[in-house]
Amino acid sequence: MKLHGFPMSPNTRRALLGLEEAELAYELVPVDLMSAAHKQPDYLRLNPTGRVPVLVDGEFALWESNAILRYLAEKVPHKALDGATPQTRARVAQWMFMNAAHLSPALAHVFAHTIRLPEADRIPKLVENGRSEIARCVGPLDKELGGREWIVDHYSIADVSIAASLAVAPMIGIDLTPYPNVLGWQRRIQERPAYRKIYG
Ligand SMILES: N[C@@H](CCC(=O)N[C@@H](CS)C(=O)NCC(=O)O)C(=O)O
Repeated sequence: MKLHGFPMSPNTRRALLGLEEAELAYELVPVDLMSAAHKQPDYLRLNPTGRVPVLVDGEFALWESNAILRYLAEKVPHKALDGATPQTRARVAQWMFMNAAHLSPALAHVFAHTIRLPEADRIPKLVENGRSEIARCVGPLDKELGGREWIVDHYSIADVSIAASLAVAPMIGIDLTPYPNVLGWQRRIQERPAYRKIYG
């Protein structure tokens, strides 16, 4: 399999972490966002939305990093990375959809309006809204992680998905100290060989 992506991008890293956790062989094909490689016709044939990452498995090209995680999990059913029962699979989906719909975009807004955009284009109100949305997601995550190691009853792609999002928190000044269960969970993930390999 080939993963087309930009190595520093959180969404690319989410897929890379999934590949490492699944222990599947792959090749990273760098897509240079700085030179707009993701807007070129060859790349748009793989992902018409012009974003990274894309997973290519033979003739099959798949975009959206959380969909990529689901696909990878299906390839290694013995690891039950997407949950072992209908209830845990649904719970994994719940947290992944929450991440894709709310947490990850809020983090991206804060990043854009504190670091990425030129100062003249930054909108403080969007940073404030982003911070409050992040708190709305991370508070419940902290409760969910109370007294348990992982988001569901074992390590899953929900952990992979959200760990990749929250990895950017320190860079954009998001303080996670009010969330001790989240911090403990992050430390456990950071100790995993897959995480060390991608984020090391
Ligand atoms: N929801 C998508 C988001 C992908 C995304 O926005 N990737 C960013 C890099 S982290 C990107 O391609 N940015 C370039 C652009 O939007 O032009 C996913 O999870 O894969």
